[in-house]
Amino acid sequence: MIIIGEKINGTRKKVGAAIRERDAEHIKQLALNQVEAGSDYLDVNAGTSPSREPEDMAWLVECIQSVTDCPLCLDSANPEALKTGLDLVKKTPIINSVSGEKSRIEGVLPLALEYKTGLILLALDDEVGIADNAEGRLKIVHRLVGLAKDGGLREDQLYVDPLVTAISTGDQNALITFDSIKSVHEAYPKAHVTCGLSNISFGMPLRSLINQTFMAMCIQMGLDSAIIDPNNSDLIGVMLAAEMLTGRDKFCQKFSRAYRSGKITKEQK
Ligand code: THG
Repeated sequence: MIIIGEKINGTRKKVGAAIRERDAEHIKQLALNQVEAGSDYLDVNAGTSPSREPEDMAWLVECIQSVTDCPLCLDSANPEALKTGLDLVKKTPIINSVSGEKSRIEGVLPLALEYKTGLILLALDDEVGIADNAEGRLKIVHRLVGLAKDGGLREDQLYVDPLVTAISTGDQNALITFDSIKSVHEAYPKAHVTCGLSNISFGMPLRSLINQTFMAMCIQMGLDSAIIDPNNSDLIGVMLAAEMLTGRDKFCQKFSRAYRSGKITKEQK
């Protein structure tokens, strides 16, 4: 799995305050904790108003890169903020994200093509928003994959996000995501499929139980990347078990190593 650490997100209260107060230590610690836990990328979302976002993004990128070389996933809809980040990164980043929305196709896609970055494609557009079935989401994905490939990106640079909506607002919502993951995986075997998983449990009790179960089922369908909290060892345990059980862990090595190192822990009796 390609793990994108989610914690450096200014819409989280403490992180938002750290960004406003330029509390570099707080951000550095979040970066280091997530890298140590095995993040492949660190999501960077300043979560601030458009006028402040470019300078906040610049500060975050420099702050993170002062303690780690882990590549970044620049999470913004604001082309100015993205460009600021793109000019500072040391390693090829992922841009999070383009969608079928006109503003993003015009503002974000050209940056990904120019800087030859990884790119997350969100299955939504201006016309339908988030479709309530996999066919509708796939239609948007086909269009975006076409545009990205025509612009020179390889399929393996693309991360399709079929989107997750809360199960509390629609009892078919997880199934729609499963169908979408499976269809994307079949249509574009070299592309990655990613998502932010925790939306599924919004408005429900026992959120972590729901998130863990959902993650295992998404992995079965072909999910190979996730935007998650890598320091949540219960969730990482489920991820490693699901990868092993779906034939993605040769000789069960990754699972065994994680167990021996104490990264995933003994069941409580
Ligand atoms: N798809 C894509 N990008 C995304 C999302 C997505 N970016 C933002 C978001 N969704 C994923 N990132 C987060 C970040 C934080 C949380 C959830 C999703 C979150 N944090 C809790 C908090 O702040 O209290 C708990 C975190 C913790 O356990 O510490 O809920 O879907 N492409």
